[in-house]
Amino acid sequence: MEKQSEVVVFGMWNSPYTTRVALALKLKGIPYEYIEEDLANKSELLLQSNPVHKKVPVLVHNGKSIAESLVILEYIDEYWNNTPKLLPEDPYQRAKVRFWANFHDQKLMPGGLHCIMSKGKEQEKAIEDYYGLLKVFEDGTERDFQQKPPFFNGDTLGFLDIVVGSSSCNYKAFAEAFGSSIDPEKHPAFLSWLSALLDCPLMKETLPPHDKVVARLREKFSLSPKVD
Ligand SMILES: N[C@@H](CCC(=O)N[C@@H](CS)C(=O)NCC(=O)O)C(=O)O
Repeated sequence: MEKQSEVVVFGMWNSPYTTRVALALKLKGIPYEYIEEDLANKSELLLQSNPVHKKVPVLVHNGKSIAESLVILEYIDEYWNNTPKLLPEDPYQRAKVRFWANFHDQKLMPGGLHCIMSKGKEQEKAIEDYYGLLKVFEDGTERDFQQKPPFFNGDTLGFLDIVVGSSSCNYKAFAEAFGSSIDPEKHPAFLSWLSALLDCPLMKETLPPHDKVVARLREKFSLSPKVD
């Protein structure tokens, strides 16, 4: 019988980490209540539920809080351990998925942020480093898993699809706001993975709207709209 639970997610609309939690819960068919946080004025409830990092997302399940998106994804997969499974059954494959999810969050995400936060020579170097990291990610995941398109593991979204897919709208929005995009000749596998993710109905319904993300980037970085 389906376990009865009360699930609440504290998040922020354009936080890819929050999107991951929404994607995992929706994939598993778990209803939840969503609470949008104002990160400039965090609620007492958020501070109490994530006293260490004070960040979104936080999942509160039957009154117990869990922080950090990758930890939350694993919790969701273990607690609602019916299909679809986010992590593979094989422990070695599971370890590999965790490895690349950590690489994504510890290297690619900060590398991407450095590209948009820096300027001049520092930015040129940041962009070069970023594409180097992307190549390592692309080659490494291909070597370890021999991806089965369209998604990472075939037809259903898994753990790494959720991790990468939660940022897929940002690649598209960065390309529009900053006028620079990933070279299709250098990163064909990553780009076709991104495009399959962006086409997926669950992603479409869960990712923040493209125009809103672009507008937010333009506002944050004082960019003027592109004139065609
Ligand atoms: N490693 C964390 C990162 C979460 C994160 O950086 N959240 C941002 C929003 S995208 C946040 O809450 N920032 C608020 C702050 O830094 O005070 C995770 O995977 O959940």
